[in-house]
Amino acid sequence: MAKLPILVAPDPRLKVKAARVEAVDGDIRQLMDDMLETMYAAPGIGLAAPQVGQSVRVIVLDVARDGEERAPQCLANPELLWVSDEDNVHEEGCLSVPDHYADVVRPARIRVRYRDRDNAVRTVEADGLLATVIQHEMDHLDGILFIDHLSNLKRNMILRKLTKSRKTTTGDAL
Ligand code: K1U
Ligand code: ZN
Repeated sequence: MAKLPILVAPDPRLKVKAARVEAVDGDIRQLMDDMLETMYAAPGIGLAAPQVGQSVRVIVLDVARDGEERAPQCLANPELLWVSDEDNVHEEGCLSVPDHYADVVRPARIRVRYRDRDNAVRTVEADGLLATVIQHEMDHLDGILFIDHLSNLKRNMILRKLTKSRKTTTGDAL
């Protein structure tokens, strides 16, 4: 297992639509394991492959509460089969948008089809935090960040701050 570097917005690689995987083979399983190690170390409760520079449709997550046993989940080629009419508002964060949080409105309940770590096709019904995190991570696969759900004013303010902090920490003239 290896801990991978996480890309930070406004990195253009975060805005690219990721490609479907042919099948969950040894390479994809290794990527899933490395992403889980990276997510737990961050720490985070979800991670999408584009955040670690891999443009493939793979996400990992674990929404177990503090004190509960770990419950890692790996999803390849996740597809939304159904979303509820009812919405839910949840405060979101993102490892690629460090230190910024905002309320995002999304469907409250979803049904998703995906391939698991053993390449088996599965469906999951989710609500609450799990539904929020799955939708947030699936957005990453289409180059969408949670800040894209905010007003232009709020998004641009956050992007300006991230660009400024990158300049001061790396000396980059972005
Ligand atoms: O960067 C990511 O996509 C991961 C992100 C997932 C997420 C969190 C909250 C709402 C929607 C999606 C994070 O994990 S941010 C960090 C975080 O929320 C957290 C970290 C440690 C403990 C509990 C939460
Ligand atoms: Zn994110």
